[in-house]
Amino acid sequence: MKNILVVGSTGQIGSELTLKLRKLYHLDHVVAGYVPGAEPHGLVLESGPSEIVDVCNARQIAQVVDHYRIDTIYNLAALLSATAERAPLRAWDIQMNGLLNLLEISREKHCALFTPSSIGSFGPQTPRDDTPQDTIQRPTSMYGITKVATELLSDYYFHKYGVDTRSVRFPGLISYTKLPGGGTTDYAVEIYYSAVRGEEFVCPIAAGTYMDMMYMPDALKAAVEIMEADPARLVHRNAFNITAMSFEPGQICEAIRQEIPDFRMRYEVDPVRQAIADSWPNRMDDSCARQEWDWKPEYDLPTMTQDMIQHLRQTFE
Ligand code: VAH
Repeated sequence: MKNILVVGSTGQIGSELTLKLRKLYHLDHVVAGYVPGAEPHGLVLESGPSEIVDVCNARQIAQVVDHYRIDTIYNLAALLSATAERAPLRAWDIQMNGLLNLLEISREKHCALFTPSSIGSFGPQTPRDDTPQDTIQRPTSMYGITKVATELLSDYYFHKYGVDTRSVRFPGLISYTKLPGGGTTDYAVEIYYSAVRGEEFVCPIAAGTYMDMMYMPDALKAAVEIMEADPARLVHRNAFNITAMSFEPGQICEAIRQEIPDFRMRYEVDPVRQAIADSWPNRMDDSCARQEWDWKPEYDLPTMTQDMIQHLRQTFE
């Protein structure tokens, strides 16, 4: 039976991943790590243990790992791309010094460690269509720089010390339980909230800007499956390209109009997020994940849109 620590358990991914892991592995064996000011609430608080775990406090992490005999850590502590541009040094501290703390503790205490990368780890020189698993990565955002460094450090700890590090490059993630905070792909979540509220959506990303996207249930499935994969099949470790769909704002708007015909959208481009989006791929090639651990998404744009609208209508009724 695994004993799991989720660092950043109250964020967009962490809050849902914690609940999924508790269903899979047992309520008491999944610890929700959080920082003061981002306390767990609702089911994350009530369904299992939670502890203060600041990724920049190595002693605190080690105490929790020892107390709960943790053998697997999901590290979801990060400032997303647009926020990281406003606080680059803080983003480096969390994403790099914090990661080093977790890698060292995983080395000393024999924990497996998942630290996601992102389409943000690519840059303007990266091939934009069918972006290969192994290709040039020269991101121009602090978020992307930390994600490339995360991939390299995680691979280093695997090859040098045998630490069981594995991860994926997440696309933009879309969910109905918690709004993301400060990402370039956040528009693809916020648009659904506007549509269900009957409001016109003001899109910060320009028409024709394609980005890889994924519905949260598929992202959670990937986070579990990669850590359960047969290590003998893994040629890569950190971090697998995975995607489910690629769309530009006009296409998600049209998909919503199939469900809410009077939905309206206009554009007011945010130059910071647009510059970041322009440096990212249009669509990744995820064939390595499909070959090495049988990755396969379940949702596409129409089925995600139907499910998002159905759940948000329940929330707002
Ligand atoms: C962001 N949602 O926009 C995050 C993610 C692939 C994008 O890293 O920063």
